[in-house]
Amino acid sequence: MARHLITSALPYINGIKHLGNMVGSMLPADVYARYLRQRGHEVLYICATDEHGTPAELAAKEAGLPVDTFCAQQHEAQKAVYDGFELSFDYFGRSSSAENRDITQHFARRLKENGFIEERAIRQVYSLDDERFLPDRYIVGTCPHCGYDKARGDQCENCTRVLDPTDLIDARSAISGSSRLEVRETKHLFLLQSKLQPEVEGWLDSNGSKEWPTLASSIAHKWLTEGLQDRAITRDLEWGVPVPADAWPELAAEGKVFYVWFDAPIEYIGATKEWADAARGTEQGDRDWKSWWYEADHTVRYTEFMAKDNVPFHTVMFPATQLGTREPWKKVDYVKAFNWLNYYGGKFSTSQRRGVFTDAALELLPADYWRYFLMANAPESDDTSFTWELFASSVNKDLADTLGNFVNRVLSFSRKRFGDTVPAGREAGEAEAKLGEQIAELLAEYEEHMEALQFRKAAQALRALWSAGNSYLEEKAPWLEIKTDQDGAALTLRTAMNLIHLYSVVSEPFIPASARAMRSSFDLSDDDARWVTADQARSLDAVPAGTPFTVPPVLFAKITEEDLESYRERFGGSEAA
Ligand code: B3M
Ligand code: ZN
Repeated sequence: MARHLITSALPYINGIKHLGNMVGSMLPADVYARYLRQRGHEVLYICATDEHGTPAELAAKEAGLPVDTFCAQQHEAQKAVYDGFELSFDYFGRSSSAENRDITQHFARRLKENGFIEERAIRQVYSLDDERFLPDRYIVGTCPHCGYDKARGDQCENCTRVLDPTDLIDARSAISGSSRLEVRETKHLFLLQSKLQPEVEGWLDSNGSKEWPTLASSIAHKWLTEGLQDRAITRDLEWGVPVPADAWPELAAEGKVFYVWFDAPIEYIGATKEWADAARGTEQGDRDWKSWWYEADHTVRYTEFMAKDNVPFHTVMFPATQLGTREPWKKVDYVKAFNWLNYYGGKFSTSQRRGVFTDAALELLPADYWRYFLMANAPESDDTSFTWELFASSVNKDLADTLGNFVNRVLSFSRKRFGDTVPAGREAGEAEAKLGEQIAELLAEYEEHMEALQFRKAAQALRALWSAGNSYLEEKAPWLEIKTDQDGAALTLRTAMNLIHLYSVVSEPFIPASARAMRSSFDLSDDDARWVTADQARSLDAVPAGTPFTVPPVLFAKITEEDLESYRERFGGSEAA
């Protein structure tokens, strides 16, 4: 039994996420957290909304809301979707919390004391009418390359070229539209990453990063090979963690806040403190947030989940920040990184609303359909594509035919022939011994892939477990057996029912709601099994003869051609745009 800290990249606040975001961070983290809990480990799974930065301010402006109101609403909206997906966060926090503010400011003070933060003067665009410095994205104008007249100071959306605000023709403020802009000198804080580079390298070489997926370790090493640059970690925004006045009175007076990527990873810690603070004075009692993060000798194993674009921040910049405090903050042990899930070969896009969004997905079908499909097709070693055809075939074959049909067929047939308790029949024979061996082997394979965070392979092993039940049933054919050998048929059905119970336990990480439905078919007096041992898998006798059972409603409905047609139409599925 170990202590496992798990975090998934913090979803940005500016809107409901799409299925690509889900499969690249939160969902696999949830599957892993559930698995470890079932195996008896102590698990803390932390996530939060990432709320600061220009995109949040701009989205709030567009929605016509004060940014704090906007973030509070969006946080609730995202949380409702994640509840719908049954993500089993121990806590889902907010990076705008007081906890994160305090810890972020603490980090900054320590980094300053240790000589890793420096004030530097830079030249930046100032808006006379808005009376403020404008971040690059707050400046709009005409693109010098393609003539697009709403290009932003950091990039032209039309031709995708990266820009500098001073490149723009007829530059104006995105806030007021005013073109009374000038370049002024202003001070910002810089994190001296170049000084921390050797330590980050040393840490990466000694922390088992060689075991990480190549995707994660190669990106980390590429950044280090190119050399770490000192980086501005403050911005001129209203919405963010303020620079602490005790450490930098002048910058604080100017209203500078920390850059969103500085405070966002610290929110993993902040949200853990939110988790503890939320319990104070309730029956949950005292939660020791610090023991998860701050110890001279760490006893925690920390696993992070994220998509590949977030890897540099987590494997290089955040560790550099932690190391620079000279305090024993827990650093990541294992980075599980994901490639992209595409939509018909093109990108899922939040800004263009291309693809399937998580709220719409849940309106269509229950969470388990998506959970299973996404994990079975997770973009682990390569980008993968979502297509409605692939989704339908995965749901129909694996969930409806292989698992759902087995469950309903076995239970309804048994009830019809033997009534509503598990039939006794004769002692297990050779076929059952063979089946038990096979199940124990497949279960070991499934566990091995789960331990290695190989989710596609784990899903394959799970599917193989479901298939083994079908093969056994086909081989024994209880619907024929019953004509000549009642006891034989009863044995077959009892064994199959035990498989259903086993499936309900081991499928839970992937399909929690269906697992509950399967499990509650059996009226077992003390059914507290959290997992299945190899011996239990061999003997298949957790559900004894005489146990009352009910037949659950069809577990998975098949997706029809008609459904497919309507999904394609509604979501615009086919060729990439
Ligand atoms: N919010 C992901 C993104 O918006 C970013 C992750 C932060 S994790 C500390 O792309
Ligand atoms: Zn352009």
